[in-house]
Amino acid sequence: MKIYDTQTAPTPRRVRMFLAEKGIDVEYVQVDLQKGENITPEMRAKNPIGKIPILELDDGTCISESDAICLYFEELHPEKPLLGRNALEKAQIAMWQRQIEFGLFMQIGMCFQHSTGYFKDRMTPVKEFGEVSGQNAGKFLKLLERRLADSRFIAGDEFSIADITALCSIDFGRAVNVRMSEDQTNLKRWYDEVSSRPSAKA
Ligand SMILES: N[C@@H](CCC(=O)N[C@@H](CS)C(=O)NCC(=O)O)C(=O)O
Repeated sequence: MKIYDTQTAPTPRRVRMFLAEKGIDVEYVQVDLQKGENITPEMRAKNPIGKIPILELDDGTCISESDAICLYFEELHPEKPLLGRNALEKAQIAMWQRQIEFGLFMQIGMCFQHSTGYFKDRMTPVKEFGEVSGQNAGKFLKLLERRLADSRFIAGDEFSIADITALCSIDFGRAVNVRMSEDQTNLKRWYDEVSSRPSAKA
């Protein structure tokens, strides 16, 4: 089993962090996104949309989408749960995970792609869209600041995949100057706690 990974990219970090939390060791194969190693015919055979990460099982079966990869490992290694223990926890974590993915992670990703032109060999950057996406990410941080006034972790009392997605978003946000502000003390308290977990180094 191996995972096609890019050490510097935020989405594969989500999977690395998830696996580090569970203490699961997997072989990682580095893919250079800027050189387009992810969009070769060979890699598109593994994931038609040409994105990383991809989990390749020993029989050649490939699973892409970070959430799907995490779900696969959660099913095989339920302890400790990062997707919730019961119906309510699972629904609340899925809710936050999805909102963070759309409201923060994607916005920062779009800001990066459209304002830096990093992938201009394969997409058309639209500068204004990049700017608006960055502003949207900033608005979402305000929402998280309010949420974290009432909750230790994003989805509740337990650390979950939603915290991983938010942390990877915020860390990557530095690349496009999307940052927590000094007065976001709840967010800062949460960030310090989550980023001091050993898995955050993954
Ligand atoms: N929804 C996908 C997103 C995957 C994704 O966008 N990966 C980026 C790296 S963070 C990528 O491979 N980009 C390469 C490209 O767009 O050519 C997931 O969660 O796995």
